Formats: sequence, C-alpha cells, structure tokens
Amino acid sequence: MNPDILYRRACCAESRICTSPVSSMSLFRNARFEISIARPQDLPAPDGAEIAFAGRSNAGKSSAINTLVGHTRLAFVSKTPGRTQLINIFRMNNGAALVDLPGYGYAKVPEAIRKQWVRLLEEYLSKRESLIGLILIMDSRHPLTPLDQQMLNWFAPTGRPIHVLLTKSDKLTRGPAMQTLAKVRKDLSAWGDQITVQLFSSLKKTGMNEAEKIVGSWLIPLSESADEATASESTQK
Ligand SMILES: Nc1nc2c(ncn2[C@@H]2O[C@H](COP(=O)(O)OP(=O)(O)OP(=O)(O)O)[C@@H](O)[C@H]2O)c(=O)[nH]1
Ligand SMILES: [Mg+2]
Repeated sequence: MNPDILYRRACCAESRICTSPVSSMSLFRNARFEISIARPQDLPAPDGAEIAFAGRSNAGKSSAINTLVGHTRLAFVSKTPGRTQLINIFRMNNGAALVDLPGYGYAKVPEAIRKQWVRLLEEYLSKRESLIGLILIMDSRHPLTPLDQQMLNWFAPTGRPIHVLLTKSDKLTRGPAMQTLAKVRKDLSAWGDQITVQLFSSLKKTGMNEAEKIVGSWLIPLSESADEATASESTQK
C-alpha cells in the first residue's frame, strides 16, 4: 500500500482530519473536522454554505456523514444512542460544511439536557442563515416519528430544500423498502415540494450517488452566483 495513504489514515484516527482518498466521493472528499459547539451562542460566524444532518438518536447521522466522505471515523459513531451531543462541523474542500447535529428522541437523556438540545436544534435550524439545506435521517423501519415531523415543521417554512435519507435500508428486503419509500414520499408532500427522499445504507454503501447528486444540486446555484459576481467584477474593471 502507498505509505502516504497509511500516513493519512493514521492522521485521521488521531485528529479526525480526513484526507483519505479511499472511496470518498468527489463532492465530499477531504472533509475535515472543524469545531464542536454546545450552545447556539458559540456557533462560529458563517464561513460558507452549511448542510445539516438531523435525525433521531441512533438513526445513523454520523454513519451517513462518514459514508459520504469515505471515512470510517470522521464523525463519531456509536451503538449507544445519544452519543453526538454537540453540533460538529466538518469542512469540505469546496468551502461548504457538513454539520452533524445532536440526535433527538432518546428517552434516557435527563430533561434539562434534552431541553438544551432542543433549543440548540431549533435555534440552528430556524435561524442559521448559512444553512442551505437539511439532510433528515430516518431509520427506514421507523420513519416520520413525531419529532421528525417537528423538525420538518421548523425547517420547511424556511423554503430551503430537505432531503430525507431512509437509512439502514439493508435491514429491509426490496419490497418493504420500496413500499416505505413510496409512503414516506407521499406523506412528505404535506410539508412542500422542496422535499426529496431516498433509501440509503451506510453498511452496504447504497444510495451514495443519489445523495451526492442532491447535495451537489444545492451547491451549484451558489457557485454559479459566485461566478456571476466574479464576472461582473471583472467587467466593471
Ligand atoms: N445495518 C446498519 N446499521 C447502521 C447504518 N447506519 C448506522 N448504523 C448503526 O446504527 C448505530 C448508530 O449509528 P450512528 O451513526 O452513531 O447514529 P447517530 O444518528 O449519529 O446517533 P446519535 O449520535 O446518537 O444521534 C451504529 O451502531 C451504526 O453502526 C446502516 O445503514 N445499516
Ligand atoms: Mg451521531
């Protein structure tokens, strides 16, 4: 194996900096950990477009981020629900960021902490101007829980796109998976037509191209407007 790859992998495990070229997709490649924050007031000033990953505790948010960036240990994955308790920001090469949000709906969390998480999520989802789209992660076996619906209620009114990943689809056979997809798609139309949905499995690495295409389509208008701004600057000179 190329020693450079080995070295980069060792770095990733130590510092959560991901430069691994192994099976990462072009859009998400070279994402690196930037910051963790616990309170809305600690959020850094926006420094590029943000794409947030929200969902029930243990639904597979951190795993989905790792799968998309092609790295097993960038975001912390655990069998114990409620492990991501902070907002973790990962910056991609193109300047946009993937944001791993604390999972909701874990019953064993003390009430005071639960309230703090809810406040953090609501603040972030409803007020963050740099947030251009939401990836809402739902376990394909338990989609659209009341708290998922709450997330949709907070974010859909912003008019920004939402893409639902029905994760752990490897746990369903094809028929039930397709039925779930059709039913969730129909139910989601109640929140508007900016919502898309797909099946996804971090275990089997399925659905990655579709997810990349959707997120890429959210970023293209931004790069086009940046190009237009540069073009108009140069014509003014
Ligand atoms: N079979 C299967 N298991 C998965 C998949 N995605 C995640 N898991 C498992 O589900 C558990 C939770 O995954 P995480 O990615 O930590 O979930 P999370 O949503 O980030 O959880 P919190 O941080 O607690 O909110 C882990 O044991 C993962 O290995 C998947 O696509 N298929
Ligand atoms: Mg997590």
